[in-house]
Amino acid sequence: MTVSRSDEKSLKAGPYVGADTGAHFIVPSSFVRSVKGMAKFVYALAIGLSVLMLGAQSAQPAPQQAVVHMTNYAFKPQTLTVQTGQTVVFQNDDDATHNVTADAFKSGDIAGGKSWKYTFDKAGGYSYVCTYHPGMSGTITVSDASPTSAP
Ligand SMILES: [Cu+2]
Repeated sequence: MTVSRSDEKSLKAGPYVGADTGAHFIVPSSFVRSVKGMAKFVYALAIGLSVLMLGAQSAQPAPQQAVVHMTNYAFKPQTLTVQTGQTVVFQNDDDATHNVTADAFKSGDIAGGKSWKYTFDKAGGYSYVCTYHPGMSGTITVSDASPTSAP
């Protein structure tokens, strides 16, 4: 019968058709090229973004130096908040010699017109005094600097 023969043909033709479609999937090299091109584009984009992010990081202001003045036998400002890694300059504007003394740091003598600086690496509260002049005291609060790597 013709019907059964055509059935046989279609069964035999099956694998060839499959191979043909398989070949058609492989052939378009333009598609492969476009995928490679896309990969290059994504790569370039990633480099561009990282350069932008580096630029943004370097554009961030460097930790500023805070200044505490010793003026008229007092620390000004008396209370100050800085971030970890920040340096505080203690500037003696008086003629008298002062010092900055805390549990964590000791400046030693700071003659009139001179200054001394200290970098605060640990977060916390720091109460300090001038041991020469009772009542001459101040507090510095050091807060954790926000992580720069996080978005
Ligand atoms: Cu003093």
